[in-house]
Amino acid sequence: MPKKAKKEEYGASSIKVLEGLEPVRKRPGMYIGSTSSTGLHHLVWEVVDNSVDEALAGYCTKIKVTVHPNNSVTVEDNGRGIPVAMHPTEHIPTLEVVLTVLHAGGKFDNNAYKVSGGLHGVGVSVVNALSKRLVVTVKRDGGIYTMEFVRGKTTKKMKKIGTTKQTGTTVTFWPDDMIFETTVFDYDTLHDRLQETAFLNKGLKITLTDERELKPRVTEFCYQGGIVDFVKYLNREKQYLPGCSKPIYIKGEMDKDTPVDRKGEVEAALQWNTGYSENVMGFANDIYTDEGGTHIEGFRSALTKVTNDYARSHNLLKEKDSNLTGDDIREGLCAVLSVKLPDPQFEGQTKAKLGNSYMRTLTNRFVSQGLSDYFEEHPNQAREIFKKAQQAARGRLAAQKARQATRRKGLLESASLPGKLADCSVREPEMTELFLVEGDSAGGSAKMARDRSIQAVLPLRGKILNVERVQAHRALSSETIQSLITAIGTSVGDEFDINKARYHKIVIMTDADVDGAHIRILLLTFFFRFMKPMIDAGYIYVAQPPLYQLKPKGKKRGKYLYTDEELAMEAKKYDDPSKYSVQRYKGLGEMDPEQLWTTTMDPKNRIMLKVTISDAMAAERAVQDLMGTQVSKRRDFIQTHAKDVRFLDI
Ligand code: 0RA
Repeated sequence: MPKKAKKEEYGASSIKVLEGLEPVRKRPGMYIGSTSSTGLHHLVWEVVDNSVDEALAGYCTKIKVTVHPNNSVTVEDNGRGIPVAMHPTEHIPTLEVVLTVLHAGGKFDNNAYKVSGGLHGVGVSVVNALSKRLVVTVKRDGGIYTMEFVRGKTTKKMKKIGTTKQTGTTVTFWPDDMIFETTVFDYDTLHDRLQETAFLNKGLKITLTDERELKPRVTEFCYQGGIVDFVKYLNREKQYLPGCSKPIYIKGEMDKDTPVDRKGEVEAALQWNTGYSENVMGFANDIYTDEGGTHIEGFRSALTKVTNDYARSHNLLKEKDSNLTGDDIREGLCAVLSVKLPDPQFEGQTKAKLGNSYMRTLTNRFVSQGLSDYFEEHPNQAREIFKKAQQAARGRLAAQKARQATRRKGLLESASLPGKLADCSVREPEMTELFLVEGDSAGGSAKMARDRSIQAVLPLRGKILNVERVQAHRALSSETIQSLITAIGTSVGDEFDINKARYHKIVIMTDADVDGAHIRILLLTFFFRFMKPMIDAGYIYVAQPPLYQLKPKGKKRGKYLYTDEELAMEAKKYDDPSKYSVQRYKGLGEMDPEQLWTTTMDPKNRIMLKVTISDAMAAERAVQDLMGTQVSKRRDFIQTHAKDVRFLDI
């Protein structure tokens, strides 16, 4: 039950005052990563994270996010409300300090585990700085207060506009189109992230409303099961092991008197499916730790040790048998590990790796305890999990043999490049590009179109194998996949070495139709499963061939257009449709090499999109919806995204 905060506790004075908002508008990338669509969405996360902090501290139960027709966004919560009392040193209301001073958003009660203190914690003032307008309304201390800003500067001073017994904060902001490349919010991105937030905060009700459509789309997320529901959701398309329909749930917490630098809470939910991939998602204070960290290490070592110990003591593993490896045990595992700690340290390239080393021990201890209790109480389930791991071990040995055999034949070595590869002449990977195209005819055009000094072309015959649905050794024995791996040069699995990449740009170039979209997704899935570091390194791209050419009557050359919106915009310039003609390109084969070069391959002209894994949920969802067994869903997805050239984050 939310406690009522005492008035003097709001701690206006403990807010550190640092600097104004000019630096934010000068260098937005420093604060929100980029000014692309990703950066735009950061504005929403920033405000929502502050509301979630109120929930973590026990004061907020509902968050409502609304996207308005003009792409402004409202985030409303029923937390304590931003303090409105006079700030003791700034002599303006604390509300104004929180919104106009950099780093002033920080909250100070050490009891709470803060989201906004972590990775994204730049403060709502940053959102204010990057909005062409912002209106905030606070219900607190019996009153309703409001104030307004333009590009971070106060335009309407705080004013009391009514009385209320409720508390909460409502922020509406209009992202600044002088700053952002796009100000259009993506429904799916908001949906996935807010759903994830709801999963991570048991019982918190989050509503997403999109008013941009004729009939506003309203989605409500509220999960009483928390991360157990999360794991069930991630596994929704999969089959679970016999008798294992309920995820394993583990929770541990250090007691109240633990010193702050040892304090923490660990929650884990685990469920194996009959598939072959591993999906362990770690969070620290609700922030997704894509690069892992100490909590994940503690989790993994606990899982490996407890499973082997149990198998030995129950005679499932015989004396002569060697231990199962961590990979064996995690095959088919879907798990969510969520830890909370007062002062999370984020490290790594993308600041997405938890660094606090005591979290390794803490997680290991709680997970070991929870898991061995579970195995003792559920011997049938324990046996199924063991059997699954043993099967994985057999698969691993088979894969090892297959690799050794192919290596002997020299198949995975760059010494024998695939015959279909039209390689480039330059040998410096930093300068070279590999185009992956479907089929021999598109391959032929691309070979003629390319700059053969730095561009290589590999035609892939037919559909590539759906790697999500087969064990690694089967995937790796497919001829198409082998040619892909040898051409790229890095190998896969334990032997993967990014330094051996023969090109630093791998460009997926498929037709702009449903088949093309399917092949693109299959290739992205392959990279996701076998060469994820290549995605992380930013080596994977998707080419953007034009969809249309609009030719004015009587002219030989027209304008190439890459989206339906661009076509509509261009067509608007002519008041009469008889004054132009439109050609739609269904396949790369319809373009002559010259056109293919200028529109799609010429580094000076082309548009290419870099593949990123911005969102683990989206990746999971795409791979599952597309690659799972439900064909109808797959068709839906491909049809919605086939035309959407901006679809990229797998
Ligand atoms: C500063 C201090 C306190 C809360 C907040 C800011 C706060 C910020 C946001 C942003 C969106 N919703 C929010 N809710 C609260 C602490 C208040 C207290 O101690 O009573």
